[in-house]
Amino acid sequence: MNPAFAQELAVAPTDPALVPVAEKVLAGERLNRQDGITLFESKDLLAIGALADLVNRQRNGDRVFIVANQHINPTNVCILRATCVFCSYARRPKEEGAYTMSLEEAFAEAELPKDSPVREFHIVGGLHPKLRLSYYEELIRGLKERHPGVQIKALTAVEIAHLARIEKTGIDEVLERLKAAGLDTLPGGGAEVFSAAVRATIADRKLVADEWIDVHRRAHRLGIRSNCTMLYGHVETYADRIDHLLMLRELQDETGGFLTYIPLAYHPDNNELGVRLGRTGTATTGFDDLKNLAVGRLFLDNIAHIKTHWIMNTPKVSQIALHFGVDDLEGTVVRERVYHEAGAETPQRLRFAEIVRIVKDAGRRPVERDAHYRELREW
Ligand code: V47
Ligand code: SF4
Repeated sequence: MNPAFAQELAVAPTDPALVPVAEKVLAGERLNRQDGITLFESKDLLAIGALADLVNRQRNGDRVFIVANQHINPTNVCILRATCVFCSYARRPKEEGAYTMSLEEAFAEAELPKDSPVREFHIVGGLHPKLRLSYYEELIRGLKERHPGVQIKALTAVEIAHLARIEKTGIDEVLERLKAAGLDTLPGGGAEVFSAAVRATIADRKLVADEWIDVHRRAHRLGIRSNCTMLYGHVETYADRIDHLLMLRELQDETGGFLTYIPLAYHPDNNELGVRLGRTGTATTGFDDLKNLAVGRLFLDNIAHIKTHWIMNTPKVSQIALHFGVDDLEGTVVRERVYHEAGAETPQRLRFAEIVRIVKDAGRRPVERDAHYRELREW
């Protein structure tokens, strides 16, 4: 073992399988597929976390990026309602609970009381069969007019491809029109797990891996940066997880357009998959949540930030994650629908002051960012 090892790493591995992986990390070498699988197989979470923390602190020091944001979900009507079996949020057009916001309703939602000025709107929703591209252009334009200085992160790759299909136009055209309306960045949803077999089970008929990658590649080429995600904790294997991360890493080598990676913990309530798996009421474990964040930091050596989504991971696990390779904390959110429909028991929102306290209490320094990760102020 590297003699500097024990000094550099707060927790030396107790799992012998981890030692060669740890040596590679300390030598600054890129991890391969087998290394990634070894990390997921190992139960030596503290050593994995210490490695990820080391890598994170080399990049970011003690800084943790935070944002005052608001989620807006304009519609839960979705044409994939029957085939995304992990989703509790979507409805058929006439189903009970289906809603579609008029533009005025969406603008009113953006006026919900907040404890600090919102810097970023995060807008995602269902694939509505009738909502046209012009609705989203007007939504983005209207929000920017009403909230000058606020940035817009909107529409997953799946929604972009859907709009291209109903407008009978290309992906580039949709992205260009949204950018002209004021779109700043794309969120990372819709990636789920890229494995064709997993997709056939949990999200049949959704954009396939290459199509998801293609939308993000095109966005990056047009100067629109984006986030990336992986939905874990359902039927995927460790190899599926690493193959997914490999695809993200390859695109990032090519374009450099990803801002942050967010592992998304599957919530099993009120959806068909949860019933099939017999998992209702049993979400992912804190152990697996921390492992996914730490492995993300170690494997995605070319993505600047790793984000914990406290809505799914809970504020408490998210705070601990700040010592497991994470430098990016989901924001104030204000009102959350997607995961609360699926059984998330976390609050709907966190006040900005609470986010600052969570970071400071973990011994890290909060840095308020905008949607492009430009630093606005620090404590
Ligand atoms: O793609 C749906 C996930 C995603 C469930 O870019 C579920 O900053 C768990 O895009 N259990 C959409 N997950 C959310 C999204 C997002 C979220 C946070 C941050 C960012 C970002 C993007 O929500 C979907 C899907 O993977 N999802 N249902 C569920 N039952
Ligand atoms: Fe629709 Fe997205 Fe839910 Fe799939 S995950 S049913 S695309 S809202």
